Amino acid sequence: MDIDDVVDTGRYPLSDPAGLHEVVAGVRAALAADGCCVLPDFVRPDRQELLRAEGAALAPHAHHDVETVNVYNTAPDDTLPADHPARVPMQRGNAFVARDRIPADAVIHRIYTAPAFRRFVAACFGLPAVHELADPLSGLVLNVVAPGREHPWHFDTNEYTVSMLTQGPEAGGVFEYCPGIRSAGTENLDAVRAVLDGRGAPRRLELRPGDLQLFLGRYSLHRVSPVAGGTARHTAIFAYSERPGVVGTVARTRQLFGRVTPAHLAAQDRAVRVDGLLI
Ligand SMILES: O=C(O)CCC(=O)C(=O)O
Ligand SMILES: [Fe+2]
Repeated sequence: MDIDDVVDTGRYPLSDPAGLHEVVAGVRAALAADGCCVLPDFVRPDRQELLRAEGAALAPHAHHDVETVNVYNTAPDDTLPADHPARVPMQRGNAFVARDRIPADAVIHRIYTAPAFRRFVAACFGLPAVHELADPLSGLVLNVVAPGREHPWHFDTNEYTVSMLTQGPEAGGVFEYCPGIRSAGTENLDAVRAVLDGRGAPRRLELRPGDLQLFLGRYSLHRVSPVAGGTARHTAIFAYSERPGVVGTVARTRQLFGRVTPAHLAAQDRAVRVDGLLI
């Protein structure tokens, strides 16, 4: 199965730089204006049921562990003022299926590893190149939000995020976001707190399976609202980095996936040696 069998390359000509130019320009304009861009039917309509079914078959492998978090994913801190956004506890109820459980020939894995897709992502975000994560678990994941659960308000660690709904919920499970609510220089705590308290005015995305979403998640507060009805919401998250060799920390990996791999332990050893603290 070639990338052309999966992606609608008539509409999104990944391997034709001249033809793709206009798409990239549109994405950049949307990101600049809104911090977000959705490319409808990025996966060919006749492959969208396969996309959904593959995700549904993988979902039972998700690591479930409802975690109490705050919007910044920081440790609880009683010394912060009572109205600080970090004082609002939330339940992170989403669960991830790790990359090593996703078959290499699955639609989302084909897209993730396709060099033409990587070049497209880099162009959209104005980067010279992006690389697959060296992390065997977190480079590509399926994000599962089961009925009754939610993926609460947060910022991403990465400046940019690429994702794709593979299965929509019956109700709820809406992607909501507040573009540019903070910047590298300003946390804008009052505005963040207002959103957490339900006093904000987030934008809402109507996503359909097979749509590609490009998003500036480090400065945009966002969440997946509680899923209702009987069907889980599934999203593929394609993670790339600007430098090669990126591996998650042992602590965070254990939290997200319930396990680590030898690659995580080796990366931790290397980090210690670079610091020079234990030798
Ligand atoms: O599943 C989604 O649509 C959003 C996921 C998300 O925000 C994240 O994984 O950081
Ligand atoms: Fe996010």
